[in-house]
Amino acid sequence: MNIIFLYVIVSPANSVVIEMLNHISSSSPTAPPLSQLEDVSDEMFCNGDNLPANCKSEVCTCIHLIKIPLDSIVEIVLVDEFNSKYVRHPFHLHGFAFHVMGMGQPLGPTTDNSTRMTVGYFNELEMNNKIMRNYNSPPSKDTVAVPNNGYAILRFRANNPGYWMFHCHQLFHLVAGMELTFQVGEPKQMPPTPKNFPRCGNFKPTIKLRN
Ligand SMILES: [Cu+2]
Repeated sequence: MNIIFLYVIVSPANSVVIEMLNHISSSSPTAPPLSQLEDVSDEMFCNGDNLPANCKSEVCTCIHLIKIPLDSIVEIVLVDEFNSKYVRHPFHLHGFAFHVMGMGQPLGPTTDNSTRMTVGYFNELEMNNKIMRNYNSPPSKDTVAVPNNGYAILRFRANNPGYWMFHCHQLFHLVAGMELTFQVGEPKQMPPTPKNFPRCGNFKPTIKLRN
């Protein structure tokens, strides 16, 4: 099973224009990877294990891409380190329904004096068997709001090859980088691009002028 930890944070300076998952603010590819992968250079992609060479600060910008072998079971642990009283991040996955295995606020919701939830604290609870998973009837969804100062555990079977976005659905957070792409399977396992499929930048609609 692939286990992926994602933590939701803002930049250290509390900038309102950068939103991150695992310290990465994701940028848009120069062309659609599904139909024009050859037009996106390898150096543009990164993830927590392969940060960009020029990333010296706590904020990295790249196309955040996580590769997943086809047909594997994926568990995503989302931990809210964002710590805002009024914000829950509604995470949405394209291409799959996921099961919500568990969620909680072990330190309570955010207050002015609350202790912050962290991935480290989540792991501590996990090691002490304090994190429960619902294996009998986990609800199936494509969007879930991560409890503030809390966590959500999701699972899905990666049986749909392609490039699929996973992102916060607050649109401002999405465009500011709180998103990533799951590459499920290798490109040769994905459906071929149809013949004459439009290429990025070559779409010119026919404009008929009225006489
Ligand atoms: Cu958000």
